[in-house]
Amino acid sequence: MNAMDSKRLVYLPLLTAALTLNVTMAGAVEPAPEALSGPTLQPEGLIAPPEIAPRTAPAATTSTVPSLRALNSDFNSDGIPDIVWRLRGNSTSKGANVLWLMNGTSYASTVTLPAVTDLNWFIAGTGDFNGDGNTDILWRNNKPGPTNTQQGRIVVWLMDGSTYLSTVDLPGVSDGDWHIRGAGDFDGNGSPDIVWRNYVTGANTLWLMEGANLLQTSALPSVGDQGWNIFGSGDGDFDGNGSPDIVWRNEVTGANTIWLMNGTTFGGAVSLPVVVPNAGWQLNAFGDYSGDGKPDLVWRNYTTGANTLWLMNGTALGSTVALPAVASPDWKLESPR
Ligand SMILES: [Ca+2]
Ligand SMILES: [Ca+2]
Ligand SMILES: [Ca+2]
Ligand SMILES: [Ca+2]
Repeated sequence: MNAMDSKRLVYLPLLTAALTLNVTMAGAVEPAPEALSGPTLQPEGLIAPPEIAPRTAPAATTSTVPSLRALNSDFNSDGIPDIVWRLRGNSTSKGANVLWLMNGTSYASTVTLPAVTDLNWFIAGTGDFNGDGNTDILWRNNKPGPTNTQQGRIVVWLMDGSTYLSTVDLPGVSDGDWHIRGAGDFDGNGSPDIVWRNYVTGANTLWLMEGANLLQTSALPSVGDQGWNIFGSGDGDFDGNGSPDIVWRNEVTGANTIWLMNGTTFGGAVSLPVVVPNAGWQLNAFGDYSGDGKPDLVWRNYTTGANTLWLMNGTALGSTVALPAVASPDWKLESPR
């Protein structure tokens, strides 16, 4: 870790009250599924992948033999994905990062991660990048401007459980139109691959990774409608074919869609129930909380503070479970995705 890293990884003297995220049980405020409607998300062709900037730091040694790959976002290795939160906004605790350890579909406890007070850094995904059986955290710095000397940098926090070990640089992407929207192992080599979406051109692409090393890019079909955004991949294999799938939400129409993938290739789209956007619900993450091997969807309502799970039966909604509410919209639900 260099000196600049040290500055960013300030452990804030966070108030206990802030770290409990105002946990209160939400009432009956689940996102209500509505009838299937809205546009079917269809691929529109291919656009060139993002230009890769020179590596800004030497890569750390990474395992090339996947052996103990951690479940995406399962920091305490109990088989249940945990939920990563990052505090934005302007409070004195801004930059705090915490985990909710989950016990199945129930909140269990909160664990503090190192803070990153520079809010130009975004949590971009989670996954086991060095193959040590511990989930790691993918970060991207994306705030274009002359004063941001870190713009475009991409790093992984290598973790030991919920303990930060070290930072590894990936190749940077300075073009701020490109956003990392999740990580999942699409090519099946054991390393999480990175899902990109260009918010301006509508292009989508995968970075196929081996640890922290970019092996190659693999273009996905583009989606020009800027209402559509990707909300992750991770361990989200909804149809059980072994390939992570890609979850989309249209923040204008409220439509939700899963792209079923065959490895790195688009295999078809399945519509989920619509959740109207003006109700404040945002699709944030997914992982298997019910323990049936099928990924469930994590929703957060940035208006009411409610959080909820959609327990999925493959690509069909089974039931909903309320999670504790988090009142402040500055707390962003970042992972698993
Ligand atoms: Ca866990
Ligand atoms: Ca790891
Ligand atoms: Ca991979
Ligand atoms: Ca799949």
